[in-house]
Amino acid sequence: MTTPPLEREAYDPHTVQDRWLPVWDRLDLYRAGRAAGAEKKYVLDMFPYPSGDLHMGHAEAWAIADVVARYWMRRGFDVLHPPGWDSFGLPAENAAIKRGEHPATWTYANIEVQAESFRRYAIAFDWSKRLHTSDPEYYRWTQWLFTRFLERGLAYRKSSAVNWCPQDQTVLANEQVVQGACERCGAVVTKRELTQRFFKVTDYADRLLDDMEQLKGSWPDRVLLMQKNWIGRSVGAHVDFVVGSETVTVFTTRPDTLYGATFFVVAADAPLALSLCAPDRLAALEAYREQVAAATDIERQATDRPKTGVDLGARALNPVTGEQVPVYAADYVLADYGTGAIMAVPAHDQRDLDFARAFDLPVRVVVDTGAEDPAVTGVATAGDGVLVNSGPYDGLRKDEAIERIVADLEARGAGTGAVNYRLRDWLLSRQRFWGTPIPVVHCDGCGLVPVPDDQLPVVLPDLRGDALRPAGTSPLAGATEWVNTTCPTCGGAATRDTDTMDTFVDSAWYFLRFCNPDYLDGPFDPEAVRQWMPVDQYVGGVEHAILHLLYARFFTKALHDMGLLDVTEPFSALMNQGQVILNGSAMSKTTGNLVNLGDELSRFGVDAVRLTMVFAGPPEDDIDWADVSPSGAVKYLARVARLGEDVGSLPLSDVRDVAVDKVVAKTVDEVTRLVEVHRLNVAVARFMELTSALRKAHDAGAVGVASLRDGVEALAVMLGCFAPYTAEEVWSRLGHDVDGGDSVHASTWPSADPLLLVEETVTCVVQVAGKVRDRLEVAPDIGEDELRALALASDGVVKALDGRAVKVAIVRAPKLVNVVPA
Ligand code: ANZ
Ligand code: ZN
Repeated sequence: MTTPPLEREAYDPHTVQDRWLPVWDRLDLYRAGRAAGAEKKYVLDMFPYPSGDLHMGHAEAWAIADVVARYWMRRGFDVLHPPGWDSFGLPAENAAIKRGEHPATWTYANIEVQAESFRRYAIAFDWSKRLHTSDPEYYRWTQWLFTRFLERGLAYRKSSAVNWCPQDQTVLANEQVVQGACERCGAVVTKRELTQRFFKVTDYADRLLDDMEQLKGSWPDRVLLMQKNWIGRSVGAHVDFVVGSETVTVFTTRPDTLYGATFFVVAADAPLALSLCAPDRLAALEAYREQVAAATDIERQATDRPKTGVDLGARALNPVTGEQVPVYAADYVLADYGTGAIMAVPAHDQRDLDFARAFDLPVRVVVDTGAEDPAVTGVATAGDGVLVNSGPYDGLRKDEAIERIVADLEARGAGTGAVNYRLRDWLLSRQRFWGTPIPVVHCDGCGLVPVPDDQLPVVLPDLRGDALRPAGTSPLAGATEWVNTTCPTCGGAATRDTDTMDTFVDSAWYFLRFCNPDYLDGPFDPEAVRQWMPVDQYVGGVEHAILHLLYARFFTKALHDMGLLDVTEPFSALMNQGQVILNGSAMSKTTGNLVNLGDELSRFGVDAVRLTMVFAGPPEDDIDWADVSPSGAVKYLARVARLGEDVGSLPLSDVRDVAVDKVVAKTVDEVTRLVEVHRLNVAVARFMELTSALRKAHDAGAVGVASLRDGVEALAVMLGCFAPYTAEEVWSRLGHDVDGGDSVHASTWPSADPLLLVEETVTCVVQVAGKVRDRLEVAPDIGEDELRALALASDGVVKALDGRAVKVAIVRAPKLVNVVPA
């Protein structure tokens, strides 16, 4: 796509950028601790993966977070806003295989490119806090943390059927499987039985759920809902059925429907199906299991799929009714949820009803909801109602019935109240190279030995090119010299674990390291963490609503329990920015539907792109780059620069213009409130209005020069959070010595004089000993105390008193104050 060069105005964004960037570098403006002693604010964007140069999505996310960070700096807070990279991961490895290099080469080259882009994009980073998760100085501590989790049983090994991506040749976490396909490459995911490592996230299910209360209102509702659904707490009961000689427990959320259980189903792919099966049904079951195994998860999860299954020729004894019901194996019951077996209540569960109709099984209503008979309508009734056909429980309401039946089951030892979670433990091991090596040694004599702290980090060996090609085992297994080691315990021959960690482990704690990334005595500096945590504003895409945020919350809680952290939640507030799209659809290299950030920056300049990003709409909304006007932003910024030039060259004077003062105060007041609630697009609209008002006042003859200067100055400070280069230009045109350190980015956010915000004012006469000494413009509803204070501080009163004490000040708000000297 070729675009005509932009017509250069007297204001050239590139000249302005080149002028100020080196000055800022020298002034080192954004170091955390600059406002030591002031209240702290920690602003964080979800750190980037170094996949190439920054793209439009980055430009949006960082434009937003940077407004927040700079705003807090201007408000006098001590702000931590650190840069870093999530620099382990598959793309580096794939690139390395293609180019015959080490993954570090590609990774660190990209990091340098992105770092330089961030610098030019004028993100107010404290560069002294920079970190990369693939540095041995960082992953040393990821390994250290892993061994702490091991010690506490929060990391463990088990053999399990895991999601396997045949394309990437690696295991995937449940979270990385999207509708049966690999989240990364889209290949259909298969299952494999492998010994893998897990973090025991499930131990924290309740707290992860309950603590979301604290986040309500400051995290997006939909993120909280997604986390809640992902954790998926279901309250119900375990009920024991007897099948032949075996007791088979089911999980149900509806123990009140026990009298309506007309059949029993086990997951076809669970071992239980085989053990319950009558000998003469085995052949049929085997055939069915093959059919199930061949189906993809996508097919199995489709709800409109006809129900299939096999009668196992067995009977299950209902512990409450004493009834014997037929047992089926079917694929709509999942092997890894609950107990992998259910009591089927077709009248009140749609899946069971579909199955009952396919297999001609009885449908018995046991909760009268007032709806029509499910056997006739084909629609199960799930609602509240009164129990029927339920023996001694008839007439009870659903909730009472659940309570009574669970109590009776417990009394008879046939069941208990139970809570079930959808959440699974976090599978953290990966059979890939470019990740944090798992710091464990396998010794024939001693078993699995964690690498002691003083032998960390276990540094990755130097493998490159074809040696990294995946072959079902980790490429690390091929590094014989690296693999063969000595046992830290007995000193005998031993081998290293060849798996690496999921990169989500690296990002589950990076916000802690940022507080002092140079710390040598632990993963994070306890004092620095006490000072900066929790993150006050986290900004990132909604694609991380579940995984990363859940893992970071889990790590925070686990580290809290180890006594290493005070906080229990890492991120006090979260904002999900929208996406930058083009002509209604997502940008993608493959379809060519792409806007290149570098091109936009060369054409329009940094400030115009930043301003466009926040002016396009509320931060949460998607931005269609086809609908916005960066050239409009350039024009606006040129207007601001010209205003700065014109007002800056007026002769200095004290003359004020109340009308101008009022417009400025009103804008300051509104913008302050708008930025606080992240309505950044509306704030920009206010800047534009203010700019026009100041221009008009200037062109009308510039009476109140002092007011005009103050107005342009206030505009520069506020706009500086959005368009840092132009604001600095204006600031310097007003006479500030930026080179000498008087940068707009070291200035203070303007405050709005409340008196100027009042639409109508009343003149208050101030007397001293009965003589008029001053007149004040005050709000008609001003309070007595406030008016007294104003009067006593007024120039006329101070002069008249001439040091004498005040006996009494008689206040008749809002029109009169009479000060009586002692
Ligand atoms: C009897 C019943 C009657 C049920 C009724 C529901 C309604 P949630 O809320 O998702 O936890 N179930 C249990 N384990 C299952 C598995 N492994 N695969 C498929 N379904 C399973 O769902 C719990 C309900 O889902 C359980 O309660 C069980 O069906 C079914 F009127 O038991 B219910
Ligand atoms: Zn040993």
